[in-house]
Amino acid sequence: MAKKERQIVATTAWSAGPGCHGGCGVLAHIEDGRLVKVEGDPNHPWNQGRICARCLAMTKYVYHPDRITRPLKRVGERGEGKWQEISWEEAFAYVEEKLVKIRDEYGPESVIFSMGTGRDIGAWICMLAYAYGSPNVMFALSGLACYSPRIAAVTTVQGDYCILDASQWFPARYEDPRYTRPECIVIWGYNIPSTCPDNVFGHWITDLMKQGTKIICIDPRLTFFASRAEKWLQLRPGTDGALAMGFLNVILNEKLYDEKFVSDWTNAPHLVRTDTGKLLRAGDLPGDGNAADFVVWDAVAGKPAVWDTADVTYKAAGVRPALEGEYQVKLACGQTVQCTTVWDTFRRKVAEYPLDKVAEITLVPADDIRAAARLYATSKPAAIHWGEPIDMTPAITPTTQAIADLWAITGNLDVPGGNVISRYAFDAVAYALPGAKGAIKLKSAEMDKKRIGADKYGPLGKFIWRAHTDLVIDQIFTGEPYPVKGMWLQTTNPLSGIGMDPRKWQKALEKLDFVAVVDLFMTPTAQLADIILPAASFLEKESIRSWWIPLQTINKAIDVAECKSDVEINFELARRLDPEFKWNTVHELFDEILANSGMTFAELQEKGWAFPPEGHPSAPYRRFEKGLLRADGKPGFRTPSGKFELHSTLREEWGLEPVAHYEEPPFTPVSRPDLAAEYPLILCTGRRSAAFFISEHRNIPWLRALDPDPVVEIHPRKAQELGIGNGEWVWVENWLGKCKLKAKVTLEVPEWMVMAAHGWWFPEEKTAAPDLCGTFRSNINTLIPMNAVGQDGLGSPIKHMLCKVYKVRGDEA
Ligand SMILES: Nc1nc2c(c(=O)[nH]1)N[C@H]1C(S)=C(S)[C@@H](COP(=O)(O)OP(=O)(O)OC[C@H]3O[C@@H](n4cnc5c(=O)[nH]c(N)nc54)[C@H](O)[C@@H]3O)O[C@H]1N2
Ligand SMILES: Nc1nc2c(c(=O)[nH]1)N[C@H]1C(S)=C(S)[C@@H](COP(=O)(O)OP(=O)(O)OC[C@H]3O[C@@H](n4cnc5c(=O)[nH]c(N)nc54)[C@H](O)[C@@H]3O)O[C@H]1N2
Ligand code: SF4
Ligand SMILES: [Mo]
Repeated sequence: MAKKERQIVATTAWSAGPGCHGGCGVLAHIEDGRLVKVEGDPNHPWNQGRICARCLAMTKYVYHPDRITRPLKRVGERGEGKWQEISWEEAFAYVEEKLVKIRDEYGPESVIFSMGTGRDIGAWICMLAYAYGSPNVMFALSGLACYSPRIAAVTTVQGDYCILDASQWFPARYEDPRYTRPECIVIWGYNIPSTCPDNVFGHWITDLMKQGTKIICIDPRLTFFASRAEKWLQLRPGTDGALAMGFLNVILNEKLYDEKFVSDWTNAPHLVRTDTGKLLRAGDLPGDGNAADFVVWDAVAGKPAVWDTADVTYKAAGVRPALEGEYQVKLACGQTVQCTTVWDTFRRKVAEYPLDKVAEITLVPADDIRAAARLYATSKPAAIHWGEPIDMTPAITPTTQAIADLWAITGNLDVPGGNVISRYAFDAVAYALPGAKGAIKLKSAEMDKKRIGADKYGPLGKFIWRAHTDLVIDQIFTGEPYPVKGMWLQTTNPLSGIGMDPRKWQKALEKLDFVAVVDLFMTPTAQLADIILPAASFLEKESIRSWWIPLQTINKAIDVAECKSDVEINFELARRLDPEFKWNTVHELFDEILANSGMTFAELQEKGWAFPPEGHPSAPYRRFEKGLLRADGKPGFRTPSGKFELHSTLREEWGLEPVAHYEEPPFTPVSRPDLAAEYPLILCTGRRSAAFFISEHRNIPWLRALDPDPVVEIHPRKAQELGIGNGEWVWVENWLGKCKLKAKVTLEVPEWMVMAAHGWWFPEEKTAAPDLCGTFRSNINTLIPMNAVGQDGLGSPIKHMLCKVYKVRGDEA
């Protein structure tokens, strides 16, 4: 037999497929138009040939018999499982008709455009929603508790997000002379070998460890890194804020901070009024707030304070006495007020967290905290990288602030081997808030006023362009302040994975006039839709990726039946729904998004990937010194004061505590001893499985074989006490619900905590309602509430609930 001709297409692994936040270079091997193998691209600077199990299983994914390959229209009752295949033309016309009807009757904001985690979708779902006229693009997780809270919180205090520097900005990677390896990395609630989230590739950290980097691992569970760490701090979930305050306490007491960075680049020397606890602002001062107009009297030294007018960009920031002290300032009204410095208030706050107190809160011994804080602060450079447990607490923002204060005051911000400011490569931002750059925009600021939650929660009005999930779900039931009538769900499966309180989600979806799902498979959520549109995997589409670095294209390798890429689907509908839609082809849209890079889509595709050159605002290092971060081109950060803010101007404006601190989560043995009496175990959820992505891949036999059942990890002594054997089915229960999981008896978890898998449904079971592939049977999210968000609307207690565990009786099995 003649050997078949093999073609190899180099492309970027993103979605759909492995599910991850991706970025890996892969080689797709094609014979006769069919995918026969996927491997890591050895020449790709990101992964250098390495690749995960889910990518290797793509041959099983793309041709899976359960894939939806033509649009499906519901013909029976919702959930009844009766579907009719229709053509794309019929499907587009049907969706258009339904959406136009809702828009005409209720207004476009009555349709919510809902998505899951960071797949190749954010831009395209905004494009569709905005073309239709709705500002309500929603990330379906309660409290938006993944990633965007972290980004918003960091941006609040330093104007830009930052990530661990593993040399990913340079094609030559570790060999680049500009790079310095971190001496120490703090892995803070992060299980990256199985997850690769947020554009950091897990193996980079092991690469660095092989070169000598030491690890501090902060995790209640014995993970890959915990077992190989210099210091492993096994903290109680949800107490990260207290631990970070403990680190700060050691660093301040032992003067391990970078004094020059603190005084030059943070707002430590700015003044805080003692009467209000608020920053002294230009409006408080006589004249136009310039130095000549008023006196700052150093009450301790008994003479006028040292004055530096370099900071006139933010008038109150012009006040630059020493780091510590007490000052008297004459105000516009003639009154003299007592002030202190931001540094003083910060120090006082940190002093509230002596190590014995922090040890009591976190369950980590004080000596271990001290040793870890010293190791971090004395390693130069050092980096911190964190995972989503940081978002998954209602006190997300103060927690993030405390951690960000660590990298700032130790001088590790935007330096080689530290925490490096991360911007989209070449600033090729696809979507944007009104006024900001980005090809895909809301039509007007007016339109944004209807975005649910934008007026209630400060960060949503400023940094997060999404509707607030918990408020949206409630609004479906109340119809206040306006009715919600439709939902477009694309890249998400709330009944099984992202939805907290999934039965509430089911009721909400059932209440709507119109539900559309765009997915590759028939999920429990899709089962409740009126129409399902079949999406393409990453191997079947063209797209772009500018998420941090490098700038990359996704290149089409195969076709699968009639599946279409998300961008194509949304493009066609947007064109139909918006007479002013400005692009004629998808390539035109790509070209506009890429305009900042100076390349067209075709040119970038030719290269495969591109790194921004030195001196570009999206390339490191020390951009705050070079005036590369701020719109006005001045040195400093993109914050209201131009400084890294230890006392947050924005948090103060939002009426929230402006300085980092710790808040006990809402459902813990400490905050709710009443509940803990009946539900004594801490319920942590969602540690990732390398085989699956959230609710995906249970239907891929190669992957299911790696992790066949939904498990709950339990310590051997606890299991023995409860009479539970390894591999036995148990109920995990609390006041909100219960679910059935298989006990995995393991020393990986502490005795006081269990770790439950999430995202489970059983694709092999009956799909129609009420069964919905058994999605409620083993769904740990039935034990987690909605509406338990933080004061700024962000975060959710997903990793620290309470529960009890007991054996499933024989007749219940
Ligand atoms: N208990 C608990 N629950 C959690 C978590 C936890 O830690 N604990 N983690 C939460 C977190 S951090 C997140 S981000 C959410 C994520 O939750 P989601 O992002 O909703 O992820 P999935 O459940 O995998 O659902 C994705 C759906 O989209 C489909 N899909 C995948 N790729 C594409 C694509 O490119 N196009 C289209 N159209 N469809 C696609 C898949 O087939 C699947 O049905 O889950 C959350 N759920
Ligand atoms: N294979 C695979 N990869 C994925 C995903 C997937 O489902 N499967 N999901 C993707 C998504 S959406 C996300 S957000 C990321 C998440 O990726 P990660 O951020 O790595 O998230 P997790 O694995 O949930 O948790 C990381 C670690 O935090 C620990 N932990 C739990 N609670 C706490 C706490 O309160 N404090 C601290 N310090 N540690 C805690 C857990 O024990 C775990 O080891 O992964 C992405 N990548
Ligand atoms: S999970 Fe990791 S290895 Fe797999 S494609 Fe995503 S980034 Fe690459
Ligand atoms: Mo996530």
